[in-house]
Amino acid sequence: MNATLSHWGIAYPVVEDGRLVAMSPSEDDPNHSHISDNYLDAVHSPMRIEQPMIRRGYLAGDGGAARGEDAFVPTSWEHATRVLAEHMRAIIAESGNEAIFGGSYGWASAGRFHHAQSQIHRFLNLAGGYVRSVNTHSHAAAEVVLPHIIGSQDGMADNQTPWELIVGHTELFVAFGGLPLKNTQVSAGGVSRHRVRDQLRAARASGTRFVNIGPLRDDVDAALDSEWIAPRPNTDVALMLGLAYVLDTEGLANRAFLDSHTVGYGSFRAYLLGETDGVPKTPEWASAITGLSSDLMRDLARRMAKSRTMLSLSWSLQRADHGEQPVWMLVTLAAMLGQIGLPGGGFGTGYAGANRVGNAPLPFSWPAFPQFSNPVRRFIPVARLGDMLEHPGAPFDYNGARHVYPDIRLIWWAGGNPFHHQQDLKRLHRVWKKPDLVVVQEPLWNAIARHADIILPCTLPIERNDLGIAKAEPHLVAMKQVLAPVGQSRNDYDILAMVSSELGFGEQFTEGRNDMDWLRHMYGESVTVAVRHGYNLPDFETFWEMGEHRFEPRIEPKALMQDFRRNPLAHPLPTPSGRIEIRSERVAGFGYDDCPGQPTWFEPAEWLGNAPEGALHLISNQPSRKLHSQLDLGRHSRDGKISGREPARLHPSEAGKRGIRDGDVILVRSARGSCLGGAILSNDVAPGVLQMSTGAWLDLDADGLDRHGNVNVLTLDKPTSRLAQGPTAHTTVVFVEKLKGEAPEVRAFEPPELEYRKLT
Ligand SMILES: Nc1nc2c(c(=O)[nH]1)N[C@H]1C(S)=C(S)[C@@H](COP(=O)(O)OP(=O)(O)OC[C@H]3O[C@@H](n4cnc5c(=O)[nH]c(N)nc54)[C@H](O)[C@@H]3O)O[C@H]1N2
Ligand SMILES: Nc1nc2c(c(=O)[nH]1)N[C@H]1C(S)=C(S)[C@@H](COP(=O)(O)OP(=O)(O)OC[C@H]3O[C@@H](n4cnc5c(=O)[nH]c(N)nc54)[C@H](O)[C@@H]3O)O[C@H]1N2
Ligand SMILES: [Mo]
Repeated sequence: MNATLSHWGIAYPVVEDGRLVAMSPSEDDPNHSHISDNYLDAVHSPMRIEQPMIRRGYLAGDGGAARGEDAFVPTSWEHATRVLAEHMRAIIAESGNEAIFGGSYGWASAGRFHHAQSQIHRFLNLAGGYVRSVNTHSHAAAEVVLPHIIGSQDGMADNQTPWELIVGHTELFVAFGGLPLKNTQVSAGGVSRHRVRDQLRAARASGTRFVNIGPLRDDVDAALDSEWIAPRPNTDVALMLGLAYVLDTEGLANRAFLDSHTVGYGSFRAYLLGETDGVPKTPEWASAITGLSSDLMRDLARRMAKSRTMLSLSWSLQRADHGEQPVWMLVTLAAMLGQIGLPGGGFGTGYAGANRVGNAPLPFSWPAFPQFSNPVRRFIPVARLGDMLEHPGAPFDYNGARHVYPDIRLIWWAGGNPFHHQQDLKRLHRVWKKPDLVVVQEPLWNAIARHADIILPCTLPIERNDLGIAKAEPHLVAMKQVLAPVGQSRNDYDILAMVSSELGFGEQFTEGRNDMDWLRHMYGESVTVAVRHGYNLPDFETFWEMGEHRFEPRIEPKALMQDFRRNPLAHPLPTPSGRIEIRSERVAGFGYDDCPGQPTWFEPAEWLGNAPEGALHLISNQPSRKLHSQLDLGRHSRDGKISGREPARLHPSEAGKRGIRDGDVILVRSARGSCLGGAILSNDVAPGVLQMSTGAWLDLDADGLDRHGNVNVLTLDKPTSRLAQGPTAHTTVVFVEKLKGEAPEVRAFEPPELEYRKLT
């Protein structure tokens, strides 16, 4: 059987009579993910886009007025390519390449060659460049602030203290934001073996105690028998300050480590003790903010100091207002415990945020499809998409410099879904009408496709050949095509090769290679890098014939910052001081009132502490049955819906107050918009919280109500701070009631109106 590699694992497609009938699990995977089953009912469905499409209003010259609500006219590849090339040329001639937004953020599909972002960026670079986006939706705040604190992004997604040094070492594992196994189904680029569940259970078996700090009890595997502490969402910094206060005032802080390995503790301490602002950050102070008892904080702080303690922060905490602060405060707290660099101690972010976190990385990186370089310098922080479209020419701050939003006339998206990932989607829907032209490469009739003027329909991974490499795992997969492309859909590569040739740089784009030529070429480069590190791979023909190749890496497990701990003078950190910067003079020098030079508690823009009576804090976490919005129409995803809508979990006491019962359709409102959801009553959700995962395909009715449960119509589109400008999805307050009257039908899985006519 042929294997396919997805961001959620390896599976073996079973095809009968040209139809996909099953996705067989990999026997080699200890904890197979059923997300693969979403290919069923999705690959062949009326929701596949079968041929290129042009929006009706675009053809009539509506200037974007009906974009996102319009009918489409099917056309030929030749016609679509010609129309698009002409318009693109005109925009470049009038406004230059700075008028093109090609950030195109998104996860697309696994596979080294048909990687939509590499493909689109190579194409746009050859076309003269594009405005890009920087940082990720996952951990933008951490990406920007960590280098100021420790000089690199170590411990954010790579180079964490590996499981081998947690199992048998960590006595107390304190997980801010939990360790949700649902998220370990996934890793960008692919997963070979899902090993996090077993690693965590091995730690428990060897004596590790787990503390789950967060709004959901089931964010930690029940088998770990963890303690559950549920502070008010977005108040973790106050909790950490309360813990720090106990450590400092009870003589439990490791002064020797602070003296030898950090700078700025004195300045932080003045804030902690209230010397600078008159407010000592006592457990009682933290109690009023977090809703937790001060005794609990005292007890936890003492246990942390007594044990080998790992402090873990889920990325979700920094996808919140002032998201830089929990990261900075986490490192500060770990520095006070003085166990950074020791096996089982210190800090890490993203444990259980993806399967690869905690895997010791290979000592080399695999080759990627080359993108050339981008002559356009202008960029936006990834989450500032709505601001960019709404305020062209306006200035914005980012990490110590001032920049200006470009005036975008052409948006080109391939492999991402901003109508999934962006906050405040009703605003995005409104400002998305401003550019002259929107081009989208997408396999399915989801909201990003519907927000295009020209749609170039593309294949799914099992409809093409690719090279799969589970990035942090030594496993290469020959992803062989098992199905013919649906309709006239084409590979992203072939689409862009065709447009390149229309624009006159086809040869440069393809370098004369077809897809198999590229796979052979990229595989050859993989062999070269692997050999350099002492790993022999078979030649391409043998590999392709065998279908998979796995090798055992020889990697010495290393604790995060191990060398620096042993000898900070010989192995200084790449910070200005060479040490951990509890205070950063550089950040202080930026003069940002929303991100000063040391960890600080800020009241979030929206939280239970300032919300009106009856409000619930929305936790829009990652979906367990799919990856983001991908294949939401697939079998496994649909099986989890309640009355066809996104499940919305809340505590029975909150449901009782509102007359909501299990299975009811509920109306969820925020200051931005409203959507429907399907109620689940659960004692695993803290009172005061509504948990509704992301990923339901957008389904706005004429009044702007989302019938299906896309949480990003509710969320707040505010930057974390002027430092990182990261997204703040987890800072959102909502109001919930039982829907009155009959629930409207969900229309998310119905294709738009198509108007067949001859276009030339
Ligand atoms: N409220 C809230 N919002 C969030 C988050 C949150 O926690 N809360 N999390 C954020 C995070 S961490 C992330 S990473 C983002 C994720 O946001 P995205 O990465 O944008 O989400 P996906 O649904 O993975 O989008 C991928 C798109 O690519 C398409 N696709 C798949 N394969 C291919 C291909 O081969 N070629 C092409 N052209 N297209 C393909 C899919 O159909 C889909 O439309 O969402 C963010 N949004
Ligand atoms: N199945 C599946 N797995 C995925 C993904 C997916 O779409 N599907 N997406 C992947 C991606 S792109 C990413 S970036 C990672 C994201 O990984 P995370 O950022 O860890 O993901 P979330 O699921 O948003 O949040 C995890 C938990 O944090 C808790 N939390 C939220 N806010 C707070 C808070 O203020 N305080 C505390 N203490 N806890 C809080 C919530 O209980 C929530 O369930 O997941 C990856 N894994
Ligand atoms: Mo992410």
